[in-house]
Amino acid sequence: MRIGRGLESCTSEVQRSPIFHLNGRNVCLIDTPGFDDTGNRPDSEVLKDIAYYICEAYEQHIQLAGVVFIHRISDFRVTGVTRRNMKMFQQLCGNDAMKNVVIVTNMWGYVDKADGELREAELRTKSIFLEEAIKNGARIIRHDNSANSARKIISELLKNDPVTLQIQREMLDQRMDLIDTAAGAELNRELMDQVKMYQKKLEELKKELDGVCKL
Ligand SMILES: Nc1nc2c(ncn2[C@@H]2O[C@H](COP(=O)(O)OP(=O)(O)OP(=O)(O)O)[C@@H](O)[C@H]2O)c(=O)[nH]1
Ligand SMILES: [Mg+2]
Repeated sequence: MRIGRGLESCTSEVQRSPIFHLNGRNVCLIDTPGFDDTGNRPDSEVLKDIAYYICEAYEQHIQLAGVVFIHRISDFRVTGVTRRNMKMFQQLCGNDAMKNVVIVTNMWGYVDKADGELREAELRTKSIFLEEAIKNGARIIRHDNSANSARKIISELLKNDPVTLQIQREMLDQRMDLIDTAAGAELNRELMDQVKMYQKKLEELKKELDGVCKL
């Protein structure tokens, strides 16, 4: 897979790894861009790409063994971007698929272990982060940046029965438009909030301008 060395995000499209063998199984990884990473592409485009890619796979009877969400434990604040990624990720998968989800924490080499453990506990127990995902069976696994640890994580996923994600059920079984799915609606809600906020700001600026003109 392509990995980035620079500051800019390098995964702009959904991409598939070559098939490789692990524990006697053929494995293929699907890598997706994140939501609002560097602002190169609007979130709606990213969602469309991810949704269409995994729905096409579903139509070809390819089911996912698991889903990995990677979180940098070295981040000392969970920013809006990360929260939105967590939210969108949970809406894409749905509660029923959470038992096939692994939340991988990486970058442990950049954090004091005790601090990392506190952050991990916070992610696990707070409703604004991953509490619901964990309650529904998602697991948090630490990655130590070695190939062995990566293999271990994938081996865990290979033990799962394949799963259908919420977005696959919504778009293909229930024939919903993307905007009506849980993930689409989440994105739409956020966009509408932004529209309202900017409209309010615009009104305030207009009033201020009116005041200046009268002077
Ligand atoms: N030291 C260290 N480096 C890591 C770890 N995990 C990932 N990296 C490095 O972080 C860099 C970015 O990795 P990517 O896989 O491109 O990250 P990404 O989140 O996919 O980024 P984009 O797709 O570009 O948005 C690479 O140089 C990785 O080798 C870790 O646990 N420790
Ligand atoms: Mg990437």
